[in-house]
Amino acid sequence: MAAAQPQSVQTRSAHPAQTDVVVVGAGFSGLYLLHKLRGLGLTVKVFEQGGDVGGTWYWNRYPGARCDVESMQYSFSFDDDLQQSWDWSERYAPQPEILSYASHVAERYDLRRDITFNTRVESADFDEHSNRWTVKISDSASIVAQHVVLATGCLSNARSPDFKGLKDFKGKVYHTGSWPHEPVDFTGLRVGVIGTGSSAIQSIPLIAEQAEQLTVFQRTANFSVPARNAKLTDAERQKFRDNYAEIRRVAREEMKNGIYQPVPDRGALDDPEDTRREKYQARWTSGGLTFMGVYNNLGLDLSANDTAAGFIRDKIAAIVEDPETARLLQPNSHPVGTKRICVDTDYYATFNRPNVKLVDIKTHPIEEILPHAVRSGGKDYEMDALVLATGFDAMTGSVAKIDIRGRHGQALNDKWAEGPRTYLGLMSAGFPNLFIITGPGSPSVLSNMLVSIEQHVDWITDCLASMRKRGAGTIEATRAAEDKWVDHVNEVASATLYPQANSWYMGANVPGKPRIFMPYIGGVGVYRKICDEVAAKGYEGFEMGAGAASNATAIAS
Ligand code: N01
Repeated sequence: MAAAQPQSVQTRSAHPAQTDVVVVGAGFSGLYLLHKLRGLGLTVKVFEQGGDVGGTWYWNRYPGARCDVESMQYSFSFDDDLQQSWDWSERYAPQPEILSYASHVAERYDLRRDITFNTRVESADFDEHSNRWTVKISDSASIVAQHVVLATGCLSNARSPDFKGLKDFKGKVYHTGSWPHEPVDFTGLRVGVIGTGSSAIQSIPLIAEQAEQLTVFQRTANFSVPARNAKLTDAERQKFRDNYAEIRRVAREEMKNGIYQPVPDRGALDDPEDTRREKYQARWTSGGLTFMGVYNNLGLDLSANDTAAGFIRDKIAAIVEDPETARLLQPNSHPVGTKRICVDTDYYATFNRPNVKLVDIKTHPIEEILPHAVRSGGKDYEMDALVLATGFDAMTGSVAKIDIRGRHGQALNDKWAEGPRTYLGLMSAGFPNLFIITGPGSPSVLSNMLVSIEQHVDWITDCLASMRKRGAGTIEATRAAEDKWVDHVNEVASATLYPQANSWYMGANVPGKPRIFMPYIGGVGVYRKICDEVAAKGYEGFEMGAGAASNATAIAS
């Protein structure tokens, strides 16, 4: 039977429009979810703040933006025709190509007709009598839904630090996470980049080629490995296509991070030093994130980790000509990999250019921004333009911007005041029928996001189908299951080196944010098994209630 068409959203009415599911966000999660929910015969309304699909790839248009997971793997697997027919041009696709892919997906499955763009979801209130959510959107309209799914993305809430004087700066100020749609030309300008995370490390080499003078303000040096990006040949694409079924299976079920790659069978200290260096050199030469997969204990054992960290520090010293700049660029404050390792093209070599300067703002923090300069350590660095590569209020930031009220009017922000609490990263107790895609407590940002997105979307749609079959109107995580899961997430994280870094994984980049290791570090294979077992045991740890009947006209069996 054909799905019922959703009514249009109604403004200022006593009888708001109804839908089965409201989805917040039209990035990769929202797109795939819409496609799958339609397959269940549910009515769906997607609200997206941006002007088009793509999520993080819609906003992050800074020079050099590209994925750090190889595109043949950073892509949907749910439709073999799609993965066989899309031609990725490079090993790591640049942002415009990833955005074209998102647009292609939207067209191929006719998704845009159920997406309302340029629209923010302001609040969502759960009514315990009707078991429905009332979702308020930015133009003062409301819609009533049985389910709400937050497909809001983990790195979508760009964060600008509150530098004294920033608003009085006379030049242009850009944030890498909300870059303009029109090209930015830095030719002839003195440009300052604040931050040295992945976004900065990708953009600095390209900005340096244009700008007259580039000053990089670094608080924490980061580990970066070469991407070795290159055009993909037909033969390379074909190799994936011929083996996609197995590659995707292994990535989903056997890999910790959802990326198909060789699995290490030993720890770093099991090899003699010369063998170890050869292995690190081989990964450095082939490039990419798999550098951290040389050994199986780099994230667990500090002595093992030191060997990899030392190798990268030596590389920096060999590439960067000025010894003081090299010293500042060598990370010493955290084990390698405990902040997301960066993947670059010519980042360290860029500091050999005569027009590039590194300023250490750890020792001399930025005191203030003047109308034409940045003041640090009592010195004024004259600037025509500023780039804030200062990251995101990650994982919870976009959720927190929505005023979400569950049972007894409890605000999700209050419940999460000491850090996010979820069961499986999918639901939070007291908030029935509210799902989160790749939420805190799931592998999410520690994985190939496309793998984790597909897994969550599949799990949620299976769950909704199961509810309808049982005649259940509500589903909610139990407090006991949530407490146990939160403990487990913390326990697994504390057995690793990750909590040692002041990373955005820990919320440490946002002043006042609780320090909790937010993603689940047990690995996507293990996590998938747990989620599947929970479903197989009749959604153990969740309670289903009778609730009210749905608006749906048909459910796929
Ligand atoms: O943000 P970040 P990002 N004063 O938080 C500095 C993904 N991503 O946008 O480390 C001075 O990593 C901050 O310093 P510190 C990827 O998962 C992927 O670069 O807090 N400096 C840091 O240097 C990545 O991890 C790709 O001391 C301040 C920088 O700003 C995530 O997004 C590309 C400051 C922020 O680094 C975030 O990356 C890009 C202050 N007040 C991003 N506040 C791919 O390759 C912050 N900083 C796919």
